[in-house]
Amino acid sequence: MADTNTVLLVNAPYLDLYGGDVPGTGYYFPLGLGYIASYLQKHGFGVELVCEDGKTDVMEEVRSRLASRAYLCLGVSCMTSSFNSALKIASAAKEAAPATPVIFGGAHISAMGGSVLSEQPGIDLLCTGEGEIPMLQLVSMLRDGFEDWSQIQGLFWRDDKGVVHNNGPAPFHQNLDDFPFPARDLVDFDRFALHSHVASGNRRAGTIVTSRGCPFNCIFCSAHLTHGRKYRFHSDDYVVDEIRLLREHYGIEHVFIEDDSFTVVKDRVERLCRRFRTDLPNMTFGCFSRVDIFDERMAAMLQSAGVRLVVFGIESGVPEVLKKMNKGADVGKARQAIELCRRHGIESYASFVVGFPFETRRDIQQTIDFGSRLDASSVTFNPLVPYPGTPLFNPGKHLPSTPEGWERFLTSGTPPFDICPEVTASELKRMVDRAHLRYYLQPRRLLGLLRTLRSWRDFRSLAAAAARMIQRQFGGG
Ligand code: B12
Ligand code: SF4
Repeated sequence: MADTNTVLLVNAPYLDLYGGDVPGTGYYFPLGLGYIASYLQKHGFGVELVCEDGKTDVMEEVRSRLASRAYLCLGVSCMTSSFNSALKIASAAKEAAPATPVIFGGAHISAMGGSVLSEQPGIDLLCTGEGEIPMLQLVSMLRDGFEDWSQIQGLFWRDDKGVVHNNGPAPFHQNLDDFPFPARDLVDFDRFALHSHVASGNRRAGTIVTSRGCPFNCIFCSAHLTHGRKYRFHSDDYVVDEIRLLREHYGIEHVFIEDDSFTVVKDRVERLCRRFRTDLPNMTFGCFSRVDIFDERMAAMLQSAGVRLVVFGIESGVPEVLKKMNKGADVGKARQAIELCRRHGIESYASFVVGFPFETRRDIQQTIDFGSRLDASSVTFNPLVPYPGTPLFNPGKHLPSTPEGWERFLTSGTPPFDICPEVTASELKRMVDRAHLRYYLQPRRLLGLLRTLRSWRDFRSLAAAAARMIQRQFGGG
């Protein structure tokens, strides 16, 4: 039996990666770790959570907590771009408390699997896919002093000879309501509510996920590796109760629904919208949607339920490119979705990805022209990033030689990836910078953009971003 039953969870810091020049990258409560924490608490474990919040030095905090008391284990969450930062946390942990097992999970680990363990002695265990169940099994074993990792699905471990093993993936949990609301009480939630990147005006903002899994299969996306392709969702009561808690306990007025696609099951959205109207009046919302499932009825329903922003992954303005990226949507539907938002008083955010191996310079320009003419409230053109676990990731070309190399796996990462045969990476960056400058320097848009700024810090990062874009137009940066 261990003499503690407390677990330390850490979200690997990532804000430094943005170099301070991307506006709107505020603090963000890590829902995945929040769910793992509340599930462990439900089963009697103590949990502490450390993440970026504008005041905490994550590395220092982890060091001092590990030096001051014993933990059953340290769980670290990371995406691909924050993997290097997660490794630094792991090595600090090994210095401060060498006997505390370190386990990694999250999007990057789900994509890379066991290879991470072979290369990184600072990590003891890995968990791919959803973490709640494997993590509960793991900490129960650690507490009971009975360590037979081969009984835990979803886990990777090393044997005495250093050989990596795993017991196959854990099944995706069907009844999501078994997982209590994310443990937001483990942090000072004011720091997130007031400085969230999903903010809407000056309203206190928070995030939720009401469903997991995406049935679509876009070739640049790796979301299925953590949550699968089957769409699973929380009950209506669970969703309404969680939002009510956000409102009543944390003073939240605006909720961004982080589901990959909130609008996939229409009758569910209809039911939820009705409940939002009756049970949660005056709350406002934002969500993601695909354009092909966004029609007049959907726009009217969302608007009447308080939805004020819809983010669309439109991706391309060229039908053949959309087909090749397996998006299963068309440009006419994109135009229609943005127009519906405009008519219903919903802000729209149109996101595009450019630089595919099958795109020509003309295709990229056509996408930029299409996006610029759409009249969405906001638009972004993202240079393609070949995330591991997608068919675009070519280990021979994209596997970095050092862990720092993962830091450029960010849509704003530098240098961007050279994937498109006709357009070099730096040219692609210049094309998207120019498109953003043209779009946002129109007086109407500039005013709209300035209205979204909530602090001097936001203003400075916006100005720095614009300065770098202009500099790159003239060959610098
Ligand atoms: C919200 C969100 C963000 C937020 C904050 C994320 C956070 N830490 O909470 C912000 C806006 C900051 C963000 C930023 C980025 N994001 Co993001 N994000 C999401 C989104 C939409 C939802 C995340 C979420 O809350 N999911 C719900 C929870 C329940 O799931 P989860 O976080 O995956 O956690 C579960 C498992 O992963 C696992 N797990 C996670 N951590 C751990 C740790 C341990 C120890 C264990 C055992 C298990 C475990 O268990 C959890 C519970 O089941 C996902 C899409 C998605 N479907 O997940 C993309 C997604 C994760 N993001 C992605 C990307 C590309 C990015 C950016 C690179 C985008 C950019 N700007 O360039 C940056 C990178 C920032 C970074 N950290 O380096 C990709 C991941 C690709 C990759 N391999 O890294 C995703 C999958 C989107 C996609 N469709 O491709 N993101
Ligand atoms: S990009 Fe969106 S719709 Fe496409 S597979 Fe990923 S989560 Fe699903």
